[in-house]
Amino acid sequence: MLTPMRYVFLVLAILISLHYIVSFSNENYGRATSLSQLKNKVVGSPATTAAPYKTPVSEDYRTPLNVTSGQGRKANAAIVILARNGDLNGVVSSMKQLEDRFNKQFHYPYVFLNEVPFEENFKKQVRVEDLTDSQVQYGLIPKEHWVQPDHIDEAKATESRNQMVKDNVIYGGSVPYRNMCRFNSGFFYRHELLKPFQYYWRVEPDVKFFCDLDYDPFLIMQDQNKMYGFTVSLFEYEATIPTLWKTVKEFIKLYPDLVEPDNAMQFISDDGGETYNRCHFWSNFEIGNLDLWRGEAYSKFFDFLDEKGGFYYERWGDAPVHSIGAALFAKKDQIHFFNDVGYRHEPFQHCPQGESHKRGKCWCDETQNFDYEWYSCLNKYDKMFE
Ligand SMILES: Nc1nc2c(ncn2[C@@H]2O[C@H](COP(=O)(O)OP(=O)(O)OP(=O)(O)O)[C@@H](O)[C@H]2O)c(=O)[nH]1
Ligand SMILES: *[C@@H]1O[C@H](CO)[C@@H](O)[C@H](O)[C@H]1NC(C)=O
Ligand SMILES: [Mg+2]
Repeated sequence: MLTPMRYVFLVLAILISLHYIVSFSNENYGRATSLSQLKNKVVGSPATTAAPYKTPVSEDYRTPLNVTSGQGRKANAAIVILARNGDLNGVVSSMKQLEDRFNKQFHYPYVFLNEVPFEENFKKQVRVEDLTDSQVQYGLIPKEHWVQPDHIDEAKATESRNQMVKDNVIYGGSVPYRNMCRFNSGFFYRHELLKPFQYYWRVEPDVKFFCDLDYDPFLIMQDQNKMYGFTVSLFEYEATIPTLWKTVKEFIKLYPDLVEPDNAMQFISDDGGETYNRCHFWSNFEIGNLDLWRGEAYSKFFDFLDEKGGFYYERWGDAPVHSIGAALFAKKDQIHFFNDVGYRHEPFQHCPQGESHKRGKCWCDETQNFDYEWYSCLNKYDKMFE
């Protein structure tokens, strides 16, 4: 028999354990310094039904430009891959999948970037003949876009790197990693080879593309006036960004007029901008409008962050920097979730569900889907449109 007393007791017990589960997971997250740490602490995803993301139906998005007949359309876009010579195998793997799932139909050109010249061996294997019919270009990153700037106090930077190594922060001791994060945050879109383009798709070595994409995501961006597209979002490690939000708030105070009134602050802050909830779009995948980064607001924003030195005194990632930029300077409905793109970058993946899974003939396991895991931020994105 469930007497009233027992009933009250039972409800209390449930509430207490719920509270415990929630605070336990948040606390773990706050302490995490690398993805592998998190991976072993997955609490299990609730069986939430995915939000009804619509796949574009118009044929306008499905007819790649036929150069011979002039039929169809194409956006002014490039696929951008920042890589080292040593990333060759991973690059080939990513690129082959992207070609098979999408680009062999759509023929977007590739731009490879590196701070040292690509070796002949790299170019031969990735070259047009074997992997793609599209144009492939190789760009050298100018030194001033890559190396630690002079205004950084090296003694202070070294000290902070050493501390991060002690604290087990992933890539905490690495200068090249910091160069890469700063380059992706503020320079890739200024590269000579990217100047002619308006849209880009960022691809990394060793990622997976699970589904056939039979429509052109760049045309979605263009026709629907989107600024930023993602497939996975999650929390950032606190240890890499101790003063980032403080800096962002200073910027907003200095330049309130640069902030878009219809912004996506709700995605990055749970208290109207007082604190950062650490949500960010996982920037190893991005489909974006380069105008977002080239515009006055983001340019000033990046310069402001760069001046503060957090790319080196801390380990600010391009993911939170881009995400905060997109959230503040684009309208919230200009940020697009590419639900139909099945995608994996270790150790997380977005696997399209239901109709979308079938339509794309996806080869990922539908139950292996990051969207509504407890450390995903997709629910915060959804909330903005409720
Ligand atoms: N040219 C060049 N590219 C780099 C360098 N470091 C990283 N990259 C590239 O920058 C991108 C991000 O680097 P990753 O090492 O994948 O960083 P991550 O995704 O945060 O970490 P992982 O979990 O290890 O993949 C990838 O496209 C790399 O190929 C570098 O020193 N030089
Ligand atoms: C492109 O157009 C030409 C000329 O109309 C046609 O012969 C060819 O089959 C078309 N190619 C494709 C892939 O549709
Ligand atoms: Mg990576």
